[in-house]
Amino acid sequence: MTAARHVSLIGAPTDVGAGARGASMGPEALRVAGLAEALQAHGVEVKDCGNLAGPSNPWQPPTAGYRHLDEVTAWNQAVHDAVYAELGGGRMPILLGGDHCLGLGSIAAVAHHCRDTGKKLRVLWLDAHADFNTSQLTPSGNIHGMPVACLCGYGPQELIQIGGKVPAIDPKWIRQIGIRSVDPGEKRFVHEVGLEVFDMRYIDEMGMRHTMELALATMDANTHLHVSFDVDFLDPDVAPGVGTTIPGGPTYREAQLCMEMIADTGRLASLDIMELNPALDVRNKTALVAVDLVESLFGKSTLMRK
Ligand code: 6HN
Ligand code: MN
Ligand code: MN
Ligand code: MN
Repeated sequence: MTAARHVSLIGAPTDVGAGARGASMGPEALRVAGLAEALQAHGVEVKDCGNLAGPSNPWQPPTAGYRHLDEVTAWNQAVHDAVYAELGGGRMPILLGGDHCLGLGSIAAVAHHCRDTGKKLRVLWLDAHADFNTSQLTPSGNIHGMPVACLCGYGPQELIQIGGKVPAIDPKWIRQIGIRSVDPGEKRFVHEVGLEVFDMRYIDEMGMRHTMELALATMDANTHLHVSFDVDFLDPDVAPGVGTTIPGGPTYREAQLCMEMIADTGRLASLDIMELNPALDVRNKTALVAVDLVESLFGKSTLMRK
């Protein structure tokens, strides 16, 4: 169903942006869970580009509101360059995180590619968190809480300029889904900028189907759809292997429906799978769930459809 049948897996084994160690093992856990094989079973040609390299995690406290800004910048530049190159080669990049600070480099590259090719961009941010903090607002200094703000131009110069244009994207292109943990200052800023957020209250009241109909509305044949999937989007019962579990997330079936409806659009053109933390997982269960959901994103569905 989806157009992109040539996928490039890009591993980014780092946790420099996170508050817990272990997301650096995410790419390997996804490979062990059979990501490439699952995609191949759906007729997708898969190239595994291996893992990017970057600085190790110095595990320092924040300076001026940021933890590890230099290391986060280096990793995001590497991610930008790799994702941009694969898109330029006509392939669909799947970024294997790694913590979610890398969503910045990935989406900056996608936006860069869309400028090159005259495409419109829609970003679905599937997450328990809004990731819209700044150095002034952050309670932690962890940059995985800041990538959406950086993409919209609010952040340190070295990060916001990574894709070559500031801001990299317009907040109007983003739809956030599954949100249920937002810091107080961050919440005010999300409202100020006017981000379109479908939080868990909305999903509870209106259902995942209606939520996704709205989140996917007004795309056309010229729209590049990017999905940034933070695994902590899922309820911790389904996905315990993440550093920042927040109760009350989508169930297994709600998450599957979300992915199936994305697949039905046929517009998925790039994907991040982020924040998987094998050190906190149970027998690689969370990685297996992530692979299952990615299969749905690539058109696995129930018997009712083909
Ligand atoms: N994530 N809002 C918290 C902070 O420290 O800024 C948590 C961020 C979690 C980040 O979803 O990848
Ligand atoms: Mn996130
Ligand atoms: Mn350029
Ligand atoms: Mn999150």
